[in-house]
Amino acid sequence: MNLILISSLFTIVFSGNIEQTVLRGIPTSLLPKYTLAKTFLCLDGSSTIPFEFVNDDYCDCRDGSDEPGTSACPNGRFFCENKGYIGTIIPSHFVGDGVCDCCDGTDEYETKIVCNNTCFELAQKTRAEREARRALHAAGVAKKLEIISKSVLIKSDREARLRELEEGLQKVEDELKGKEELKQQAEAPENEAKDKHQKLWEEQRAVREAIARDNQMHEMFAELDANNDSLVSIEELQKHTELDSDHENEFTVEEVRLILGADSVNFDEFNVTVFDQISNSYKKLSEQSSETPVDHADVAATTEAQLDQIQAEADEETSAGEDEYEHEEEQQDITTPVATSLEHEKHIHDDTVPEYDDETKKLIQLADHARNEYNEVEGRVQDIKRQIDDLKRQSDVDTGPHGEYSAFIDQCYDYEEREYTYRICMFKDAKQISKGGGSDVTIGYWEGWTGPENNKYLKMKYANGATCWNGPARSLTVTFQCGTEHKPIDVREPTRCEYSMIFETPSACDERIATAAMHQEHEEF
Ligand SMILES: *[C@@H]1O[C@H](CO)[C@@H](O)[C@H](O)[C@H]1NC(C)=O
Ligand SMILES: *[C@@H]1O[C@H](CO)[C@@H](O)[C@H](O)[C@H]1NC(C)=O
Ligand SMILES: *[C@@H]1O[C@H](CO)[C@@H](O)[C@H](O)[C@H]1NC(C)=O
Ligand SMILES: [Ca+2]
Ligand SMILES: [Ca+2]
Ligand SMILES: [Ca+2]
Repeated sequence: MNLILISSLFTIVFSGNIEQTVLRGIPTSLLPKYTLAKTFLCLDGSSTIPFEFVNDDYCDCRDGSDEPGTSACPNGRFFCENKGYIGTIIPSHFVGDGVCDCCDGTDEYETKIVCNNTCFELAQKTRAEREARRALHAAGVAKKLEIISKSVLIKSDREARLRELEEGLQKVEDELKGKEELKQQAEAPENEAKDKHQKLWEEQRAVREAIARDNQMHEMFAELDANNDSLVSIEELQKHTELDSDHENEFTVEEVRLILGADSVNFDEFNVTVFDQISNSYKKLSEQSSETPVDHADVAATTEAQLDQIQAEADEETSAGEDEYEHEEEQQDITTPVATSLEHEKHIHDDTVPEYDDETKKLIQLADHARNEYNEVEGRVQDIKRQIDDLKRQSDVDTGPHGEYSAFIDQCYDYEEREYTYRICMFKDAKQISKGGGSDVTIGYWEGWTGPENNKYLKMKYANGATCWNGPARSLTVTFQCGTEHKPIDVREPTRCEYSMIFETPSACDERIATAAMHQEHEEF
C-alpha cells in the first residue's frame, strides 16, 4: 500500500507529461508554491489538502487556488503562458468553455476545439503599434526640441527688447514732461483770455438784461398809470386781477396795498418795491381776454381732471384685459407737451457765448498746438507701456520647465463642429462661436496648468466663462497628447457647461517613449 503510494508520487514528480497536466494554469511566479509534495497549502492559507486534489476538477480551496487549470472553482484563475507574447490571467470558468481565450490556446486543452496559436501575430501587431507610437513620439520630440531651442532665443530677444523699451520709455517720459510744461504755459494765457471773453460777454448780457428790464418797467408803469399823474395807485393796480396771488374771487384793496406797500408809488418806488413782485404774472389789460381769465390754478385743475379721466379710461381698459403699457403711454401723451414747452423755453433763454476775438483765437490755436504735441507724445508713452506689458505678460506665462509650450504664446486654434467653432486662444480664453450667426460665448479664461502632480503640463484649465442659464460658469479643460501638429482634435461637454478638449501637440511628446519603447519590447516578449 505504502509502496504504491510512493511509487505514484514518484510518477507525478518525474513524469513530465503528468507534471504539465497537474501544474496547468499556474503563473510562473506562483509555481514555487505548487511544489510537488504530499500536501498543498491553499494560497490563502485556509486549508491543507493532499496534492492529488490540485487540478482534479473538484474545488477544495476557498480561494480556488487548487484548481488553476480547471473550471471547477467559480473564483479560480487560470494563467495562459502565451509564449512569444504576454502571459495573461483569465477566470478559470473560461477554461474548456469552447472559446479560445488564450492566444496559445491552452485554455481549451481538453476540448475538441483546436485553437490557433495567435501569440505570434498578436506580438507582431503590438510591436507594430508600439513602433508607430514610438515613431510618433520621436517625430514629435524632434519638433519639441526645436520649440525649446527657439524658446530660448525668443526669451533672450524678449529680454533685450524689454530693456530697449524701458530705456526708450524713460526718454519719452522726459519728453512728455517738457511737452506738459509747454502745454501749461500755453494754456494759462488761453484760459485767461477765455475767462476774460466770458466775463465780458456776461457783463454785456447783464447790461442788455438791465436795459430790457428798464424798458419793460417803463412800459408797465405807463400802462398802469392810467391817469398820467406819474403815480400808480391802488385803483389803477386793482384792475389787474391776474396779480391776485391767492386767486380768490376778489382782488381787495388790502391785497393791492400789500403789493404797492403804500396807497400809491412813483416810478422809483415802483422800480424798487413793486416791479419784481408782479413782472412774472403781469398782463397788459389789452391782452387779457374778455372771458374770465384762466389762472394757473384753473389750468392745473383742468389737467388734473383730464388725467383723472384718462386714468379712469385706462382702468376700464385694464379690466377689459388690455396691456398695461397702453395707458402708461396715454398718460405720457398728456405730460409730454408740457415737458416740451418747458424745454423750449429753457432753450430760448440759454443764449450761447459769441465767437472769440482774434487775439483769443490765436491763443487757443497755440494751446491746441501744444495740446496736440503733448497728446502725441503721451500716445507714444502709452504705446511703449503697452508693448512692455505685452512682453512682461508673455514672459510671465508658464510655458513648461523648458519652454516646451512656448509656441502657444499669442496663438489661437479652432476646432470645427457642425454647429460651432471652438476657438482656444492659449493662455487667454476659449470661445464657442455659433456658425448660425449667434453671439460668441466665452467658455473660460485662462486659469493655469492642472495636470496631476507628476505631469502638471498634461492639462490646462480655462474657467469663469459665461454662466449657463440657471447654472454655473462655463469652463474648459484641455488635455494634451503627443502629435506632430498643434491642433485640437476633439471637444465635448461631458457635464453641463464643463467642456473638455483633446489637443495634439509635439510639446506633449515624451523622450522616454521615443527612445525606450524598442528596448522594452525585447524584454517583454
Ligand atoms: C484557425 O485558423 C483557420 C485558418 O486560418 C480557421 O479556418 C479556423 O477557423 C481557426 N480556428 C479557430 C478556432 O479560430
Ligand atoms: C431801478 O433801481 C435800481 C437800483 O435798485 C437802479 O440801479 C436802476 O437804475 C433803476 N432803474 C431805473 C429805470 O430807474
Ligand atoms: C395819458 O397819456 C397817453 C399818451 O401819453 C394818452 O394816450 C392818454 O389818453 C392819456 N390819458 C389821460 C387820462 O390823459
Ligand atoms: Ca481539487
Ligand atoms: Ca476558453
Ligand atoms: Ca396814476
